[in-house]
Amino acid sequence: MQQTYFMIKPEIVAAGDQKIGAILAIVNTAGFRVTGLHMRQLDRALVEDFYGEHRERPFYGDLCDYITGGPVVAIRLERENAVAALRELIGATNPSEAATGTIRDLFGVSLQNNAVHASANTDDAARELGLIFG
Ligand code: FUP
Repeated sequence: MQQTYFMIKPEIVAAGDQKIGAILAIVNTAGFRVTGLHMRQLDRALVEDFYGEHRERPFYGDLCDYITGGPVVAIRLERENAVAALRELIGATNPSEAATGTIRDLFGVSLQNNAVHASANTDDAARELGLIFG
């Protein structure tokens, strides 16, 4: 069994409709078990650390503004091969390039507002779960 970090981003939470439930149903159907979940607004320092690999990129400031702009749903997921399987389920970073039926294809609206985050590799999963779940 492997653990990974999954996050439903602010624009989905702010929509206040059935999208959170629909996204959780997709991950449950794909065999993931939720082992931790909470909704909270992340503080700036935490998000700057979380996305620290992008610190020098031009979109970094906007990305941190966006992620801290409202509550997210932070989720710890468990499954065999969880990290790679979840990346496949969410699709490419840019929703316009995400495979049909992936979460970012179904719920993403732009490169920045791409609905969800999933850890890119097992090192990131351990780091991100540590940051968010302690
Ligand atoms: P991903 O691992 O798929 O979430 O993608 P990255 O780590 O490359 O990027 C992290 C987040 O930065 C993406 F979810 C969206 C945002 N981003 C931009 O806003 N502009 C870009 O040019 C690239 C990424």
